[in-house]
Amino acid sequence: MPLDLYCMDPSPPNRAVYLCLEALGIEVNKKPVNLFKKEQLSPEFTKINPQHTVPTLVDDGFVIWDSHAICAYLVNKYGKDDSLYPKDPQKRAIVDQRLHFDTGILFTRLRDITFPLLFLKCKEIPEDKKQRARDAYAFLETFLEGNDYLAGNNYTIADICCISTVTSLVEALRVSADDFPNVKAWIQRCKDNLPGYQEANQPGLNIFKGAVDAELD
Ligand code: GSF
Repeated sequence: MPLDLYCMDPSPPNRAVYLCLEALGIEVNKKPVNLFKKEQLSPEFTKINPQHTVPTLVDDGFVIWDSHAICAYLVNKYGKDDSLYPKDPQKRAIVDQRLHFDTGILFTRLRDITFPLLFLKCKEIPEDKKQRARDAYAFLETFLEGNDYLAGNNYTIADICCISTVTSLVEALRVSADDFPNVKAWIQRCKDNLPGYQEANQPGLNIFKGAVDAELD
């Protein structure tokens, strides 16, 4: 089972896959891709992934990218049970909706901040972009009403994918979640309960924060 993961540690979607691998107890061969050196645009990598994004997983010749698709694939293929990605159609539909929320709302609002900051050398984070992130927190606040996690009372890949994005927004991009008690409690709950959280998310998040601080301070 040779699993290669083309990745870059600071990247939030890469850290989501690291968290999923920890939760499944799976090792991978990390293949670092340095986006700041545009290594993702190399002919070798674009031959593997024409969309040239990380993370990209290669499982014994099978190629899949997008962290949400990778996490779902890993649980479906290697999970000892379906707790991280329930097979029940209605439970899975809720997890899927939260995955799409990460892709369509959370990550896009993070990227609307990080791309100008890290790649266009803008030296500030506009208030309207911070507000858009807080508007996304408000949706999470409702998803968490009466639930410990985003799709119920057990953590799933929905939490794994969203927590890497949200902690990047809160801890690196300084968009406070203090006005959202459910979200704040969920962040701590994930830190306390997601297997290998400190090893899988924090080191890359610290690098990400350092890159942001270097632009802002
Ligand atoms: C986003 C991947 C992505 O944009 C996922 O995997 O969940 N929805 C996808 N990755 C970025 C790095 S990131 O942290 O924003 C990437 O690979 N950018 C390089 C490029 O050429 O697009």
